[in-house]
Amino acid sequence: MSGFKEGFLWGGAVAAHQLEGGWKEGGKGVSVADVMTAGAHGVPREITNGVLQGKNYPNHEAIDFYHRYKEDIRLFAEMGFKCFRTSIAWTRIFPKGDELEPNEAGLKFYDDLFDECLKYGIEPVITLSHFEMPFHLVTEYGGWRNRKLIDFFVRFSKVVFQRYQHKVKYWMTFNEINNQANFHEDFAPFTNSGLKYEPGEDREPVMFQAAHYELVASALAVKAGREINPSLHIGCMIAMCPIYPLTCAPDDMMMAMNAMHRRYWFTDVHVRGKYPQHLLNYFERRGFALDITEEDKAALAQGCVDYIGFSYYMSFVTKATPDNPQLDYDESKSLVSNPYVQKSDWGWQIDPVGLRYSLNWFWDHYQLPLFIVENGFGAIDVQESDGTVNDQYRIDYLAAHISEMKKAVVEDGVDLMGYTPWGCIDLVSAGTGEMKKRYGFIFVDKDNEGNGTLNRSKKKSFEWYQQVIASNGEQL
Ligand code: P53
Repeated sequence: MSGFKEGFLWGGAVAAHQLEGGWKEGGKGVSVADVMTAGAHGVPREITNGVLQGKNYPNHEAIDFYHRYKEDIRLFAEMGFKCFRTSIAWTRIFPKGDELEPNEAGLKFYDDLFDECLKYGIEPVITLSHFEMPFHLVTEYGGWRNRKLIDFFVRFSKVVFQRYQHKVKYWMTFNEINNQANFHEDFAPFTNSGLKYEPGEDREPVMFQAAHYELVASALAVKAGREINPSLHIGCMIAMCPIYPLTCAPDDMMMAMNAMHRRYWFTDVHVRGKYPQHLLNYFERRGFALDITEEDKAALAQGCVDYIGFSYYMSFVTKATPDNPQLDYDESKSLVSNPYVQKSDWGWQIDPVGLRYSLNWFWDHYQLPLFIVENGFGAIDVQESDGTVNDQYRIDYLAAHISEMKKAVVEDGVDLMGYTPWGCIDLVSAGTGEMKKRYGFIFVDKDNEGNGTLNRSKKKSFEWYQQVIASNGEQL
C-alpha cells in the first residue's frame, strides 16, 4: 500500500458540551459540564453543587455552535472534510437522564445538524457519552456507581440509534473511558462517570465498579445498535498515552508494562468481551469485591466493538521506585518527565513517533480497524492586526503526526479508518475550561472571560489541512 486507503475518513472532532452552548435551549437539561467552572493550567476546574450565581461556567455558551452550526459546517466542507466527529448531548435527549420518553426538540436539533453535514457529503461520527452526562444522575443516583445507569444509558442509545440509523453510520460509546484510571484527581471520575467522592473514601474500587457498569452499558448498546441496524459501525474510544519505561532497567520495563495494563484493560473488555486475568488477580489481591454478575459477563461477551477509536496527544514515562515493590501504577504519582521530547505550554509531551507506536500497539493486540478520533496541539494563538493567525507550530505538530501515522499504515500495515484532529474549530478546553488553549483551524473570537464577538476566521492551518485532505495525506 502506498498511502491512505480510498475513502479514508479525514475530518475533525469536537464534543457537544465544548462547542454547542445553548445550555438551556430546546429543553436541554443540566449536564456535568454545566457545573464546571473555568480553570487554567495548574488550576483545576471547580465542580460546583449545581449552577451557582457569580461563577464562570464556560460551557454554557461555549462557541454558540447551537445557533451557528450551519456556518461552521460550511467551513468544514470548504476544508474538504469527509467526516465530522461530535457527540450527542445526552441532556438534549433525556434532560434528566431517567425519563421514559425523549425530548423531541433535542432529537430535532441533531436531525438538522446531521442533515447539514450530509448535504456536503460529510459523514457524522458520533460519540454517545462525551463528558456530558445529566447532572441529575449524579445528584439522584450517585453517577455510575449505581447500576440503574445502565438502563438509562441503553435507553438513550436505543433512541438515538433508531432515530439516526440512516444518517449516522459511525458511533462510539464512551469517550476516553480509561481517563478514570487517574482516579485520585477529581476531574476524570466526574467527567467520565459522574463520581463525587466522600472525603477519605477508597476511590479505586468505586472507579472500577463505575467502569464495569459503563462497559456493560456499552456492550448492551452495541448489541442493541446491531439489532436495530446491522450496518452500523460501533466502536469504543480510548485515551491513548503510551507509557514508556524511563530506562532499560528490567524493573522500569515491568513498571511500564503494569502501567499499560492499568490504563488499557478497558480496551480488552470492549474488544474481547471479558476481563484480562491480570486485573481479576489485582481485584483479588486488593480485596475489591465488585458487583460483576454472570449476566454482566454474558452481556460483555455479546457486545464487542467493531473498531477502536482513540485519541492521541502525548506519551507518558514511568519508572520503578523502591517504595513500590509490587510496581503498582498510580497515575497521579508514577509519571516522570521524558528528557527526549518537548512539551506544550500545558506540559503535554509532544511525541509524534508515539502515535506510530500506539497504532502498532493497538493493531498487535486487537487486530481491529483503528480510527484516530483526536489528535492536536493546544496552543496560545495570537491574532495579527489584520485578523490572521500564523499557527505554523500547529501545522508542524499535525504534519509530524500524520507522517508517523502514514508509516504505521504503509510500512507497518495497520488498518486505519480515518483521522479527525481535535477541536477543528476553537472550543472550550475540557481539562481547563479555557478558550485560550486553542486547537482549531478556525479561530473563534472569544477569550477566557467570555468576551468577544464569536466571529469565525480561518487560521493559516486551514488552507494547509485543506491541502492535506485534497492530496489524501501526500502533501504535508
Ligand atoms: P483539553 C486528558 C488527556 C488526554 C485527553 O484536552 C483529554 C484529557 C482531558 O483533558 O481529553 C480529550 O481540552 C477529550 C476532549 C478534550 C481533548 O482531549 O484538556 O476527549 O474532550 O478537549 C483535549 O486540552
